[in-house]
Amino acid sequence: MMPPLEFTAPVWALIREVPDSFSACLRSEQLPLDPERARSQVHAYARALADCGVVVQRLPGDEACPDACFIEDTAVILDAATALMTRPGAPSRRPEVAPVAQALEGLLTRMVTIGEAAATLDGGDVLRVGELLLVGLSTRSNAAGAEALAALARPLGLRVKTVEVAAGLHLKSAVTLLASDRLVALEGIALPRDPALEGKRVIFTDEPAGANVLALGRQVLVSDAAPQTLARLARESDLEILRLDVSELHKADGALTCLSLRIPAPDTWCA
Ligand code: CIR
Repeated sequence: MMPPLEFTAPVWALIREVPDSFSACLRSEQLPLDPERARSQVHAYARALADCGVVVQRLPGDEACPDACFIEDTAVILDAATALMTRPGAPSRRPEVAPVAQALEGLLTRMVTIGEAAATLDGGDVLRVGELLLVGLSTRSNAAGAEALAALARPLGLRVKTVEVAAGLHLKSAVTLLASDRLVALEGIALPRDPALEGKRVIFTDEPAGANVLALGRQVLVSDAAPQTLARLARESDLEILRLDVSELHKADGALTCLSLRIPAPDTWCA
């Protein structure tokens, strides 16, 4: 058997600039949105990634794509060479995919698109834990989308398991990886039984903004809008917890992971 791959910070991260049309983003509550504030928060996020040693590539925004800064939804990166370009569940978001695919061409060698017209998949519904890809069946991602991912993932030694997303936008709105042996999850979420999850510690939070953290190896980005989660993680963990204000992105149902697409070093994996 192959030894498990090392979990580490990504080498590359792609982010996408916020257009003025951000004020027309899809969102569950019709709160007014400030593109300028969102832009400066995305820039601070990019600086935080760079400070953690990640090489950040910024893609231009597009006024025709208000939600494009939530770039995670456009692809699932499986390893240092391979990505599945998604078919986002929201039709208005599908034009976001091609420019991201074009940018990834310079960094990856194998990019597959979803052929099945009935399949939908948002990257925010895919949580990797070791060799397991947990795929949320949500209002955005369906079983055919999960199957498209499984077909590409299987030969790479990765397994797909689906889980119903009962509340919130995406699976990763409610559960993310804190470290290779730990998860952060919103109180009440039911995680499936799976060997890859056995022995993992799950830290529950009742702060919705606290359940989406971005693990970058020893450092972890946590939203400023989750003060209790921040305090607890800083107190209890051996990791470096970095707080970031993404409040304008939260108003559009976004969080920390969705603001980047991350590429691991060869023979490693990342969040
Ligand atoms: C949307 O509704 O599609 C965007 N306003 C937010 C997407 C957030 N994406 C993510 O959490 N992966």
